[in-house]
Amino acid sequence: MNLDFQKDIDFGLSASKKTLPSKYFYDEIGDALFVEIMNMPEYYLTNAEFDIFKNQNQELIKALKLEKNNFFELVELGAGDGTKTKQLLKALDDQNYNFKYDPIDISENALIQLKASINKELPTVQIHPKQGDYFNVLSGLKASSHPIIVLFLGSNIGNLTDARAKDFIQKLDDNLKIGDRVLLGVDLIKPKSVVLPAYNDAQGITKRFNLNLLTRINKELDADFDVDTFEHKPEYDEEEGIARSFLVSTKDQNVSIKSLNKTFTFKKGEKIHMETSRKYNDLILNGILEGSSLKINDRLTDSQHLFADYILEK
Ligand code: AVJ
Repeated sequence: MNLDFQKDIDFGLSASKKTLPSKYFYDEIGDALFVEIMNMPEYYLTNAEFDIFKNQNQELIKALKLEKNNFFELVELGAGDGTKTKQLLKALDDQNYNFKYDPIDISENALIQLKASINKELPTVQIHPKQGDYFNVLSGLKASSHPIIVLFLGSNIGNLTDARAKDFIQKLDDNLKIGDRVLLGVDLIKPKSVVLPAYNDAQGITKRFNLNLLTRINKELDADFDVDTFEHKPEYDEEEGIARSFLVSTKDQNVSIKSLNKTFTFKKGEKIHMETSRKYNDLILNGILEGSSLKINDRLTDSQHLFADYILEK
C-alpha cells in the first residue's frame, strides 16, 4: 500500500505534465473533508442522487428487478459514508428482501464507520465490508450462484478517464455472470455555471481537499511541500463535459521528498493535475459500454435532472 503510494506519487511528479492520483485524497482527513463537500450548497451531486434514493426507491427496486424470495448480494464499490445506500437498504429491509450488503472502499476508516452506523440504524442488515482498490477487489468478485448487484454511485466513475472507465467496465463485465446488474450513478453534462462552483466552493473546502494530498505526502513520504504556495484552480470544459482540478505553484520552488530521495522543481504557474470529474449522457455512457456485455436497461433521474442512476444488465 505505502509502496504503491510512493511509486504513484513519484511517477506523477516526474511526468512532464505533473499529476497526482485523486484516489489518494481519501485519508482520514480527506474522508472528513469529502463529507463536508457533500454537505456544501454548491455540491449538487449528492443531494440529487439522494433525492433518487429517497423518493424513488420503489422504482429503483423494480428497475433492478429485485425479487423478494431470491437471495441477492449488493456489492458497493467506493461506499464512502453510505448515506444514499442506506435509503435503499432500509426500503429492502422493511419489505423483508433477502440479501447481504458488501461495501468495498479504499478507506479502512470509512468502512469501520459505515459498519458501525449500519449495525446501529439497520441491525437486521447483514454487512461484510472489504477494504481495497476497486480494480483489485473486483477480481475477487467470483461468480456465485445468486445474483450480484453492483452499486457504483456518486459519479465515482467520473474520476476515471474514458480509456480507464472502459477498462474498468471490461473488468467489471469479466467478473459478472449473465443476469447480474449494475447500478451506476453519474453526474449529467450541464452548464459550466452549475458544474464549476461544485469544484470551487465559496468556503474553500474543495481547495483544502486538494491541498490535503500534499499534506499527506509531507506526512507519509517525509516531504516538504509548502501548501500555502499552491493555489486551487478547477476548470470545466462544457463541450467535453469534463471538470479538472489543478493546484498551481505560485512561485519557482523545489520540493524534496525524502523517502524517494528526490527533489522536484516547480516553476511559477506550473500546474499539478489533481482530479478528473467526467460528466455523462447516454451517448458517452454507451461509448464506454461498447465492447462489453453490459447494456443499459433503465435510467432514473432526480427531479431537477442533474444526476442519473443507470441500471445496466449483463
Ligand atoms: C466522489 C469522485 C464523484 O469528482 O465530483 C468532489 C470527488 N472532488 N469534489 C467528484 C470530488 C472534488 C467527486 N467524486
